Amino acid sequence: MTLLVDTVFDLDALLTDEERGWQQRARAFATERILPVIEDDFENAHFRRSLVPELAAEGFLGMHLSGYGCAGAGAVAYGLVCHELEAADSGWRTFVSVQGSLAMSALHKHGSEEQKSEWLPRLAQGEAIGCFGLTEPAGGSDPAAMTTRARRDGGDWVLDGVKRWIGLASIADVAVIWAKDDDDVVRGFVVPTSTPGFAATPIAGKLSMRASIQCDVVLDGVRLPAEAVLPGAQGLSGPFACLNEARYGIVWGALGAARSCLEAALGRARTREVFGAPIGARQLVQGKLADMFVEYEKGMLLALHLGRLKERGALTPAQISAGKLNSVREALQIAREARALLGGDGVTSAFPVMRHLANLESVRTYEGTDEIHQLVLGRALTGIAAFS
Ligand code: TGC
Repeated sequence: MTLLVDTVFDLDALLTDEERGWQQRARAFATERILPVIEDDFENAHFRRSLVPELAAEGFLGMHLSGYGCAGAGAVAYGLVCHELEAADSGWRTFVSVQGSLAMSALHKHGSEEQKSEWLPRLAQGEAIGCFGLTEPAGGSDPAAMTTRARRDGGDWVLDGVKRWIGLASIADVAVIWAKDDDDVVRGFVVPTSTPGFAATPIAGKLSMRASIQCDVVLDGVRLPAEAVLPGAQGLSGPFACLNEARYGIVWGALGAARSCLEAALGRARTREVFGAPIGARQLVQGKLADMFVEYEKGMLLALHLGRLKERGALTPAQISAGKLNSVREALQIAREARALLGGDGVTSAFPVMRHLANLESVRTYEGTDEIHQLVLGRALTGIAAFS
């Protein structure tokens, strides 16, 4: 299935056959398995867990990791899958990000051989669900200010603290929890969620990302064996290395939501008649559609460039910040313009646009707000950090 917006610049020509294969499988999955149910799930705030093993069977969970039952796909292939899933709903791209880019990536990058062997195959096969506990209720932008503690008690570790906005925590089997040790060094811990003292409660009242789960987490004297600590992570560079992976997926994913909005607006422009002609015949409407399309395509070219850099091991955090900032900002603008072109119908669930718009407000905020990414770029450009 070739989409109209894909044909104009022929970005597909820049992909390998293998990448196109991942893209087509993800597009088919999104079309056949997510789109038929997503409006109901969003309306009912329902996370459709039955799709998890199906996503695993497609190889999408931790697909960019190698070994331990993971597919070992390239960065562009992973980005294309994020793009297709988020064209259906940001909640499902978020699921794949939390499972693969955060929880699995933390284990893969920083875990011991025993931790990897125990959890990664199950997480890749969808037999276990993982989550990643970094953000705390006082705010997500400054993880250095975290108050969750990990103290030694004999050979054990004991965790105490609270986390907020933790995706999947209430259904997770394992949590990677970040906490400061007795020397104030941030360490990561592999916490089976059945451990006494671990509690996760879904956050109610969300008007965004309603088909996915984000939770408050309480760690009340969670006692863990010495080997629960991730040996490869000391300091904030540990969790930030995982955030880089998730932010990279968003560079592609947010543009999937934008594509869906653009397609809805294009369809309407051709069929909706006002003042005796399709609105798409009007110059003002064509101007808006052209601007939306240009930003979408520019964003896709940037995503592809970043993906190729990542495949060469040359992608920097500042480049990821530029990509995340641009993709989400432009996706939101495209969604707003699409909503306006749809008129009053644009606020109904007859079109996916308002759902994408609501979801993108979360995507704008998590994994580093627009403002944090502006400041990362500001530091890269000036050499001066503005956040201290
Ligand atoms: P600073 O304290 O100076 O540096 C700490 C250490 O981290 C290193 N570092 C990075 N390493 C890899 N990748 C990056 N992107 C990195 N950024 C920093 C840094 O080199 C240093 O290493 P070392 O070895 O010298 O100790 O931190 P900073 O001044 O560099 O960063 C400040 C700032 C504001 C950019 C950073 O704090 C930041 O990115 N804040 C935003 C945090 C964020 O994205 N929060 C969202 C959390 S995840 C989430 O939203 C949950 S969504 C998933 C779900 O649903 O569960």
